[in-house]
Formats: sequence, C-alpha cells, structure tokens
Amino acid sequence: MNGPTNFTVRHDWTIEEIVAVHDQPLLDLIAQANSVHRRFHDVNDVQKAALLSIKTGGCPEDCSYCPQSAHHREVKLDRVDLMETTDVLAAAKTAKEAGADRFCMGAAWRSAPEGKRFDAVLDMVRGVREMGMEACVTLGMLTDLQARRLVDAGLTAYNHNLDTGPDYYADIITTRTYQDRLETLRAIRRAGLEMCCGGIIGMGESVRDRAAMLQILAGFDPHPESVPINTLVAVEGTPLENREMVDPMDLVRMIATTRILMPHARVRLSAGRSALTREAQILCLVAGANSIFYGEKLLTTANADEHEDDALFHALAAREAPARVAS
Ligand code: SAM
Ligand code: DTB
Ligand code: SF4
Repeated sequence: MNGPTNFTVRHDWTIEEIVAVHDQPLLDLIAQANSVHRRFHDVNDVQKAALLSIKTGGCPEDCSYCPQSAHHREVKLDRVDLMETTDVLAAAKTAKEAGADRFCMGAAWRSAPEGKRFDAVLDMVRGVREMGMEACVTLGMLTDLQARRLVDAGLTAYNHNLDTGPDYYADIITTRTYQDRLETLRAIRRAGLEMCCGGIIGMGESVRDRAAMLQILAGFDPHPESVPINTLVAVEGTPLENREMVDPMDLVRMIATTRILMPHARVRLSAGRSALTREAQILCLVAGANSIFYGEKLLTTANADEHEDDALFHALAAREAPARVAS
C-alpha cells in the first residue's frame, strides 16, 4: 500500500526528536503509530517468520546477551555444527505447512565462512525459495562477494542487528565495533539485498540509547525493510542473566516509535514474546508491529507455543457472522 503524498518519510531525525516521540503520553503515541501503520500497510497482514539455528554455539564473539558465545562457559547449551541441508529443508517444509511466510536461518559465526560451508548455506537458501517462502539468513559479518552470491541464490533479506545505540555498544560487546556492524550493513545494501536490522531492549540501556539506535536505522535511505525489536531473553550463565524483564509498555513504546520513524518497514515483535500476554502482544500489533517470529523455538530459547499463537490469531481474525434464524 502506498503512503499519502503529504507524508514525508524522514532520514534526518535528531535523538531529541525521537525521545520526544517515544516519551509522549502512551495513548497519543499508540494513536500516532497506529495511524502511520494504517496509512502504509494492511494492518491485518501480520507476517509469520519461522526461525532455525543452522549452526549453534561456540561463537568467538562475546555478546553479553547471547547464550551462543563461547565466552559464557556457564551456559548450558549443546554445540551443533552446521546442519545438513536436507535437515534444514525438512524444517523449512514443516514451517511452510504450519503457515510461515518467511524462513530465517541463524548461525553462531563471527563472519560468514568461505568454502563448502558457505556453498551449503547457498543450497539452503535456494531450497527455501523453491518452497515459495521468503528466505533470510544471519551469518555474522559478510563480504561484498558473499553478499552477491547470496543474491544469486535468491536470498530475500540479510539480518544483522545493531543491537543497541553506539554509546552503549561497548558495554555489551567488546570483540567487534559498531563500525564493523555498519560496514556489513553497507555490503548488504550494495548487493541489493533487503536489510533486516534492529536491536534488543532490556539490557540496561537508556531511552536515549534506544533512540540513538533508531536514529541510525532511520538514517539509512531507504530505511531497513524489516526491523526486529527483541526484548532480552535473560539466559542463565550469560552476563545479563539477572536482568529483569522490561515492562511490556516499554516494548510498546519502542515498537510505536520504530513504526513512526520507519513507516514502510516490517516491524517484527521478536524475542521475548513468550513472556507477553496475548493482550500485550495485540497492543504491540496496534502500535505498529506487523511481523512475529512463529514456531516453538527462536534460535536456542523457547518462543510462544503453538496453542498461544492459535489463540492470538483466533483473537485477531474476523468473527464469523452468526447464522440467521428463520422467522
Ligand atoms: N552471529 C550472528 C550475529 O550476531 O550477527 C547471527 C546470529 S545472532 C544470535 C542474531 C541476533 O539475535 C543478535 O544480533 C541479537 O540481536 C539476537 N539475540 C541473541 N541472543 C539474544 C537474547 N538472549 N535475547 C534477545 N535477542 C538475542
Ligand atoms: C533477531 O533479531 N532475533 C532473532 C533473529 N534475529 C536471528 C534471534 C533471537 C534469539 C533469541 C535467543 C535465542 O533463542 O538464542
Ligand atoms: Fe555470536 Fe551472534 Fe551470539 Fe554474538 S549474537 S555471540 S556474534 S551468535
């Protein structure tokens, strides 16, 4: 759906402006975000993105939130090397049959590998596309050549998150820089791939840090095609294990602000959904989210289960008209 002619999609937001949008009275914020959402999208179109970890654990990076980092030795997690392509495609088929629109494959690598392992990922992408689903991968840092090869295999989008604002980044990750992240995002764009890029709330960052991340995302022209908003899943054994779950209304504010800044994007209600009530999830959709991770597992942690999602989609669906009683 096209936006109205008098609506300016901006790339020059200041952090102060973003904080002002974010901090306005909640009901004004939700109303503004919902109005932008309705102008640019069919609000009943909620994308279901399935997620599979194709290579699990043993990652050399030290991301404090992540159970897959080899630095966090206390985490209970079985490492699994790159899955066989046939197993990945069997999982994709199951996801397709369950109603997924997009299949996202994540790997615990610092950078996408070269050689046979990269060729195998290309086969996975081709297989998912042949099933008629969108395909997304997240493999860490990427070169221009690798990005072009993913395009040739039919990849729809590449996920690479900024995670937080630049000033808070070094508190969370020390083994790579914000600039490294931005360089991969530029490679994704140079190759013509859709960019899936967002972050995590609930790691101890301030509203200003969240706004600073959104400012950088909204500075991309065009904006990222999809923006996952994760809430921290505090996993035992990670440095952030004791962080409290964010107030769901903080998530609603973050989603609404993302929607207002990036009207065309798919805003994805991502990790942390299993801790939300059905009603809080619906509030996120009212505030502009139009995609969810669908399926019982995220990468290594539990997602909302099938019954909870059935209840969610049942609540969203139109009511069938009551049968007329003949008079
Ligand atoms: N290794 C690649 C990378 O970091 O780019 C791809 C996989 S990594 C697991 C993908 C994203 O998952 C991270 O950027 C982060 O935003 C998210 N993530 C990881 N652990 C999380 C957690 N415990 N809670 C919320 N989001 C998390
Ligand atoms: C994203 O933004 N969130 C997904 C996906 N992109 C790859 C990952 C969430 C991971 C949550 C923790 C886990 O299950 O390991
Ligand atoms: Fe590795 Fe990605 Fe986890 Fe960081 S977020 S430790 S790069 S798998």
